[in-house]
Amino acid sequence: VLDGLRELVGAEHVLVDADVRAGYEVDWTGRFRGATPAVVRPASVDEVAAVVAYCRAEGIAVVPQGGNTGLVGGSVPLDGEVVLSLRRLSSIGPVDDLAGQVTMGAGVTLGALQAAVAPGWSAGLDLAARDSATIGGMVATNAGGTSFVRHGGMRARLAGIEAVLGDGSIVRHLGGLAKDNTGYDLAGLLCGSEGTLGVVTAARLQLVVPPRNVVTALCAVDGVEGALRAVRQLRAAVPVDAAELVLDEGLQLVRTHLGLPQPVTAAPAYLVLEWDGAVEALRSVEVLDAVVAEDEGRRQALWRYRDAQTEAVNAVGVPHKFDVTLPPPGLARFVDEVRTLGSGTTIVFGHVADGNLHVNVLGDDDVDDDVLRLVAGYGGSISAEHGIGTAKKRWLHLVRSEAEIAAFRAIKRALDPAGILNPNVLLPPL
Ligand code: FAD
Ligand code: LAC
Ligand code: ZN
Repeated sequence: VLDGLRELVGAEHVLVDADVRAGYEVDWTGRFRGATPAVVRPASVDEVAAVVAYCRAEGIAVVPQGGNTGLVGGSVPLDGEVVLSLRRLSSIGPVDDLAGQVTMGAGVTLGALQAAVAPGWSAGLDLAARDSATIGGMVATNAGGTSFVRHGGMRARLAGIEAVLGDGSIVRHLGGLAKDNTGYDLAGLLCGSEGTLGVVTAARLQLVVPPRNVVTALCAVDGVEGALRAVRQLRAAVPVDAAELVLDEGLQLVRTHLGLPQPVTAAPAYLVLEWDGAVEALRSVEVLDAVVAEDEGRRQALWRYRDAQTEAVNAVGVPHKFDVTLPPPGLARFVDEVRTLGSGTTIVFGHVADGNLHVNVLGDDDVDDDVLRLVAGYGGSISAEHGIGTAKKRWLHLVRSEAEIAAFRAIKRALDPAGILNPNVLLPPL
């Protein structure tokens, strides 16, 4: 089998050395660890199609992998699958300046895309893993991130897709027409499918006009209610590009991890706000204290307190991570309640304007059921942006009906008839 793969992509792109494989076998958090016979690194859509067709014929399961920054154990071979790394599909086409669109390979990192389209355009997507996370992975997970509040997530940015389905066929629809009602929306379907329906090989993205004057503020607030009120007030004044919540434990964790000073008056909670407009917009917002920055360096310094939450949590231990959405009226009460669950330390932060909290529990490996049932009880979602992966498939039934899961299975059978694409992800075992 390895010889067959070598013939398709070249021997140097079938990685079998244990040291080299190691980085592809464990997830970013260190919680999900598996083993693979080989990491296959195709360089073109045709090579991807050939590998998938070959694996289908041989009955070999495949885990597509981009930057391996996913947080639900969906990108690593937990059951001996072959890893299909898309990172070599890393070319970025020219920006279509009239349409504000660009087509790129699935292996392009978000950071590379952001740099390639600036200064005329902005990706309209941002997240802290930007220098590793790939566009293919972000499509596969329908990534959200910090600019969701303004521009929506990956599905909203997706103007076209190229992918290899589970039978090895290539679907390509990259014309990028703004209006195009010609049947099923395959891009929308593949977006968020977590590598279970097709391997994304290219995407065309709709870019956004960059903000004219970016202002970033780190504000102290009295709690989650105060944070929500402040975001609402700012939204009434200006277009808000980001509204991120950090609780005091999280801020102190980042301070310890990075050796940073207390940035603003100590408070129960903090908001990183970013908007397009004048500093004065903050005058209409009730906060306890604020520091404001307009130049790039000082803005980035404020963002560190938010962006470093995930790495600071992982520096303490291996967390159980819950990426959840709550209806906004229940958000503050949920935060109080979730912190009482289990016996571990709970760090909560997130994209508060979207009702999206990242609940991280350290030191309690049995807390999943309690947290996810609490979320469902609030009418929330057990995955806002990271996906179901292997981590949450047991709990999919909490938020999806039997009829919905049956429809998921039918779609899976249609696009991946042999069931070789990420078979252990998303759908619970029958
Ligand atoms: P991987 O981790 O390699 O894969 C993720 C999933 O997609 C897997 O199921 C995999 O099989 C599948 N996949 C990957 N590439 C392909 C492909 N080409 N075709 C088909 N399937 C594929 N996520 C957010 O949504 N918002 C955030 O704000 C955010 N912040 C983060 C911050 C940090 C510090 C870290 C570590 C992660 C963060 N994430 C965030 C999670 C992660 O970055 C995203 O899920 C991202 O979309 C994953 O991209 P990736 O290329 O690393 O994918
Ligand atoms: C973030 C990741 C964890 O928002 O989604 O930092
Ligand atoms: Zn997030």
